Amino acid sequence: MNALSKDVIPSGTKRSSLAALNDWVAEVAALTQPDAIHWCDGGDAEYAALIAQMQADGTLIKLNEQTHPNSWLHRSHPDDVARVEHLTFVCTTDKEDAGPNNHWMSPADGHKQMDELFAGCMRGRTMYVIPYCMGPIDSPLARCGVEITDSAYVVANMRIMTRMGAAALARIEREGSFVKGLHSIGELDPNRRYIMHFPEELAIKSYGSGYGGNALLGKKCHALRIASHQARNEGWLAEHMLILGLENPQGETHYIAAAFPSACGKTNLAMLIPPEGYRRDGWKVWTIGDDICWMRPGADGRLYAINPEAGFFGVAPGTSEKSNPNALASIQHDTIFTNVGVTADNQPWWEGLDHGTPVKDWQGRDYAPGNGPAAHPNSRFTVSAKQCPSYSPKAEDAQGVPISAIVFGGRRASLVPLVFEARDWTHGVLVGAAMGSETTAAATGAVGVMRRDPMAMKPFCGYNFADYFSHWLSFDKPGAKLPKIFHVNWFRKGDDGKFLWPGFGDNLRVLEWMIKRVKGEVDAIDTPVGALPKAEHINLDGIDLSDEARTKLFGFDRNGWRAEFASLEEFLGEFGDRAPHALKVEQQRIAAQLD
Ligand code: SAT
Ligand code: MN
Repeated sequence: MNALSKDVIPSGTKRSSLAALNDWVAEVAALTQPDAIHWCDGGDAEYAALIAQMQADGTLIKLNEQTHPNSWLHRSHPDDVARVEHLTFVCTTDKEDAGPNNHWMSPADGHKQMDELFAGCMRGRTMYVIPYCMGPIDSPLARCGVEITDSAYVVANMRIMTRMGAAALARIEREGSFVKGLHSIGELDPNRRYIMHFPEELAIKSYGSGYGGNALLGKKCHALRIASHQARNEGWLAEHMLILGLENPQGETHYIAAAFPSACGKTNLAMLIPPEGYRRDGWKVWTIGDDICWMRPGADGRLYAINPEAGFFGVAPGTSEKSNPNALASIQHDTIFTNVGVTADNQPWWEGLDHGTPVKDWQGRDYAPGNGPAAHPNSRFTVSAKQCPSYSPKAEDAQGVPISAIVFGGRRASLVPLVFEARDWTHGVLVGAAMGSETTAAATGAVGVMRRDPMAMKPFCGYNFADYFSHWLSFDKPGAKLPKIFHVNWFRKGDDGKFLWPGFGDNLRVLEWMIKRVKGEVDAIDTPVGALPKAEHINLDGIDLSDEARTKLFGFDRNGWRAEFASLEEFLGEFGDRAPHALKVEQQRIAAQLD
């Protein structure tokens, strides 16, 4: 029997306690009719066999073994390159529980519609059963799931992105509960594509896409949509946030969790390399995670966070020696690239890379600028977090890391200054709820359109945003030692349409100010919308900012904010009586001060 043809639960696991899992697998097999069933053990032999099989059938193309050992290119179907928010549903018994922020269907209709698609869809294919754990395998904050899929590419990616295989199965056996995710690439037909969530059953059904956020069910489907629902019931938070550790020259490390919409630089910030002078002085940034953060109050009242993922599914375009040397170093070997271009000597290539010339574009055509970029704007790399030079040993800590500051940020060309601090937790929750951002290529649809994206969770909150805001507010209780909340905007533009802030490594200057505030070392300028840094407290040595940049990055535009708060009132109004009273009061209090 080869590594890919096991059709029984690996020996050593007790069949009886895995009865629910077995029953479900049998039920899915009866529905989807696969030719074979493979239980994934997550081992090296299994991975090698899968890769060999995908190389043979063309799913993976080998890249230059000298420059990129063990690395592969996958070209997806050209219509299957991003998340599909319009085809993503949350199926709850009561429509109001899904909220105006989600597309809704009743669970019965959702299952019916999906099961019709799944019927017989795995004929001629192998069905893979992937037990996985989101978070360090021994962490009380971690949660398990099982994904059933007919895509070997999904298995290979899940192996990088999660703790997958025998250890996860053992934990499921111990705990008896897991999230059930059923996935098929179907016909990759955009007209037969749905991503459905059944939070009340801890279940996911996804059909017709092989793309990351639609198909790697541990990621957005489980770790955000289903987990946000679990977190609300169990008193924790599942957030679309990176986690980093900021170590100062005294060797003291503060952990920061930051929410930004997809493709707004979370990976770059999480792997930041301090500017020259800071490096010399001994500043370091440690990466815990680049996309998802689960946190819960610890015994001391602080919030403790883990990264539920084990790898990075990062945007390739724009990744360069300047923007993110740590990411570039991480993806030199053992990496799966999806929808990038290639050079004549078969190296991966994307726009923004400082060297090389593409000869083939992401669709495998001869590269021609008239056809658009060589790499798809949402092309990705999948790589183990362990390959990242800045990966923090604390990322594997079962108890998680204590969070000193929470940061919200969006892409805002105007109005919003570089950084401000919320007055208190309630104000901070309002700042998060009010987040707006211009859309990016990470989801299908128009790019560059301003929309409200509360806590960067618009596409990912598995329940009514009004209840989600209440849940956030509920953490402010006696004994809680909550992080300070900040808002940043790296994307402010000048009159000439160019970015005013250099960004990347220089963002450290802003993080440094936050920690000074956390430690109570500096005062700030109070405005109705929050506290702004005093010029002397942000270190701008070595960067050249025009007068326009200084005014716009550090200024306060009362008229502009008045309009913003009027639109925020309208937004909160969309949630009717369900929106928490305290949030409306906060909005009104600030609006009154702006008048
Ligand atoms: O949805 S993905 O996880 O594939 C990428 C993203 O949008 O963050
Ligand atoms: Mn994301």
